[in-house]
Amino acid sequence: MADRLAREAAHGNREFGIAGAIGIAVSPLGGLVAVLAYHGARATVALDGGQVLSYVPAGGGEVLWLSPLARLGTGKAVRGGIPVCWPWFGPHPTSTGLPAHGVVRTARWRVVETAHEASGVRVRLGWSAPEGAVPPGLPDNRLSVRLDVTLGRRLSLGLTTENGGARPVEITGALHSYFRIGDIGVTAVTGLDGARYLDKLDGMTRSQSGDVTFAGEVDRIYAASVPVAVRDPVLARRITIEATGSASTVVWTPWTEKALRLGDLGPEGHARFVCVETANAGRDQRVVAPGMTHTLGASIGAEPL
Ligand code: TA6
Repeated sequence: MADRLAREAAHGNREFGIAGAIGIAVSPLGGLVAVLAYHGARATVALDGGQVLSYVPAGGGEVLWLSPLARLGTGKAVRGGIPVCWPWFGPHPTSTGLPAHGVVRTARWRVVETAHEASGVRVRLGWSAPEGAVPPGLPDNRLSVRLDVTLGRRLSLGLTTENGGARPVEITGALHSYFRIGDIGVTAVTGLDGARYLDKLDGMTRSQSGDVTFAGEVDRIYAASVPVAVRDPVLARRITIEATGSASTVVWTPWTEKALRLGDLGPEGHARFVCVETANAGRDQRVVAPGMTHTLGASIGAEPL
């Protein structure tokens, strides 16, 4: 297994590596990753799941939280980083037996292209249904997805759905970002004041008053895609998130009881991250016509408080 991965990494570097900017490597977590470097900033993207695992801005600290139990290539979704929820967000709309958050979090994506541009370095990963092995729940086997990850002054992601079929397809999805924080109890999400949200804990719809703060489990789909920020007084920074192709933002913390049920957050893990997800979730479904595309985009940065 290790030899095979090493051979795949060597092949990937020959085909896609860019000296000093992008390398394909074997991660200590047990899978292939694309490692991006740009003027002192670094990012790591796993081919398993098309999942950003790490983002460190130039002169800053790690922006993303990753479970200490994270392992790649196990067939189980990795907790942390930026999981890709596609082509549905949350439980499947009609079939209870299907995995939450779609079919690509545990799939092997392929490197499509890499580029070193003036504004940053970019890797494009792609996924399409394997011949004769269409995952249950995929609305059409000619529906494909690609993820562009660009490391520059900020980290930008573009999740593009392409409908190669003959019928319109309705999708939901999210870039399910786990942001690293010092303590959930003193962290706030700003920018959502006045936004309507579906509270998934009781199914009620409410309006946000002021900043989103945390004293228990929070699981909300906000009908808004305004620029938001995670204000973290412990790490003395603000993580800023801007969205495109989205009209919904998900905010989630499991708090203690759900954290215990999840079992893969590590000690005090729930206190060290908050999920602020750039989404097409809830009523923010998107219909992709035949031959057309839809891109859900997120731009992430960090600045001192
Ligand atoms: O985005 C919030 C959420 O939908 C929560 O309800 C919780 O289920 C979380 O995603 C994590 O889901 P996962 O399938 O990764 O455990």
